[in-house]
Formats: sequence, C-alpha cells, structure tokens
Amino acid sequence: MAIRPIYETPDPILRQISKPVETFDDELKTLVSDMFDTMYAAPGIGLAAVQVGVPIRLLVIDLQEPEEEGGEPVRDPNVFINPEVLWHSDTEVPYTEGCLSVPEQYAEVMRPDRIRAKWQDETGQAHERDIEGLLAVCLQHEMDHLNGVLFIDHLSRLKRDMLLKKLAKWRKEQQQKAA
Ligand code: K1U
Ligand code: ZN
Repeated sequence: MAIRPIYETPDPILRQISKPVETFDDELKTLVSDMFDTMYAAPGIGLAAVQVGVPIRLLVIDLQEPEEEGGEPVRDPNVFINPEVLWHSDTEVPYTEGCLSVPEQYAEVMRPDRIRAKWQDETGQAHERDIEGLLAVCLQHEMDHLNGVLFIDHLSRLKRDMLLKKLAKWRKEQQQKAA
C-alpha cells in the first residue's frame, strides 16, 4: 500500500497536458494501485495521475460511498487509460463538484449529462460505453485534469475568485491549527 502526495492548485504540474500511455507494464500497474490507495485514503471518488505528479493519460474512479466505521468497504474500482469522449449530449446538468487538488471547496458545474467514451484498461484492452449520472460527471472532471483543466476553470471569474479566497482562508486556518 502506497499513498502518494496529491498536488494542489496553483501547482503548475496541474496545468500540464498529460501524455498518452503507450506501455502497459508492471510500473503502470503499481501506479494504478497507488492511485487507488491515495484516492481511498483522501477520501475521493476519482483521481487523475497528474494529481499525484505523473502527467500521463490515466485516471481512476470508484463511486462507492465510504462504509460506516468498522464495516468492510464495498469497492467498485474503475481504471480509464487514454480515455476519449466520442459523443456528448446537448443537455447539460448541474452538479456540485469538489477536487482533491482544490481541497474543501465545492461549486456547481454544468456538464453534458450523457457521454459515449472509449478507453483502455491497465492491460491495454479497449472499452467503449455510454455513460450517464455521477460516473459521467466524474469522468468528465477527471478527463479535464488530463488536459490541465480544473473544475474552477468552469466558473465565472467572480465565483472562482471567491472560491480561491475561501481556499486561502482555509489553508491559513489549517496552518494555525497545526502551529
Ligand atoms: O480530485 C478529484 O478529481 C477527485 C474528486 C472527484 C469529483 C468529485 C465530485 C464531482 C466530480 C469529480 C473528488 O473525489 S472530491 C471528494 C468527493 O467528492 C467525495 C469524497 C468522499 C466521499 C464522497 C465524495
Ligand atoms: Zn479534481
């Protein structure tokens, strides 16, 4: 089990365009395993490789709610490598998103409610599927990370500035608590 540090805004690595994955080897499998450990520990429902400092087109998602204390977690790990959106609906829906790279901040973002996506798994096998609901929201959020985009980039300048001020205040409070 290895939990990797999560990079946070405004770290410039989060603005990099991630490179396609070409080699499906043991190193990739270790990274996938570490990303799940890191995401479950955070906790979060998704994580892109660039958030742990590896700018390659890989992301993981598990939408299962964390179990109550003492209970065995029910897990549904999903790995998306080199994902592409082939089609998206014209209908957009709001969802209040968060991001482990923008800690403790949430804001409503509009995204297409249905997409058709293709991707590879950690063995290199290809998949293609229609996706809707929270998985569609989370997949689009994580795919944004692969292109250096954060959910705050979808907000108006005013809302983004307010959120970033709240983030700065929260970080200051965390530092004071730790001192
Ligand atoms: O940083 C990330 O990309 C992960 C992010 C994914 C996400 C959340 C909401 C909408 C779109 C994408 C998170 O997981 S933030 C934390 C979170 O949502 C959560 C944490 C614990 C339990 C349930 C949800
Ligand atoms: Zn995120």
